[in-house]
Amino acid sequence: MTIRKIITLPARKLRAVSEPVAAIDEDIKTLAADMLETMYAAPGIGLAAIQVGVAKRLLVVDVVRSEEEPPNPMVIINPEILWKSDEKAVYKEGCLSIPEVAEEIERPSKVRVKYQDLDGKEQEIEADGLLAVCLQHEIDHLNGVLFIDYLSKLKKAMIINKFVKSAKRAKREGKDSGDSAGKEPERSA
Ligand code: GNR
Ligand code: NI
Repeated sequence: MTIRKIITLPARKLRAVSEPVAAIDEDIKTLAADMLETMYAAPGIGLAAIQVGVAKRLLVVDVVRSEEEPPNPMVIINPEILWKSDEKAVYKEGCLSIPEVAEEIERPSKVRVKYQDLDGKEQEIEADGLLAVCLQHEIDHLNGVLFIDYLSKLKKAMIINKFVKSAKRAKREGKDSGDSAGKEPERSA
């Protein structure tokens, strides 16, 4: 297994709409294993394939974050939200692709999600609490949506600007700033 590089703002790739996984072959199994290792190493509670640069509808989650409990890695392929509760909940979200930013986001408090597991078997899960937040956050990634999209225009612009500036600074200083180097801010994120 390999820890893969997580891409961060303002990488335009984060806005890609990911393609369905057509067949669960060795490449997909390796990708899933690498994503779990990358997520645990970060550490994070979820990771979408696009965050490691792969535009496929695959994500991993493990919201068990206590030392006492055993890990509960889940690999979720081609997820579809079947139902969202009318009831909403607010959670302070972060994203490994938007480091050092955390903002309160309101979403449906419960969701029902259909997906395929690593054996290609159809599964359904009803989630609440942190798992519901995480699944919605990750499924958004598959559609090129980031949690900052739910903030006010001004707040979102300030966050994007911070990352555009730091990428430009990194470029000036001759550092690797990912696939967004030299791109204009309006074309980023
Ligand atoms: O590790 C993560 N923590 C988190 C906290 C609150 C709401 C969502 C998340 S997901 C995030 C990892 C990530 O960026 N997944 O896409
Ligand atoms: Ni994220």
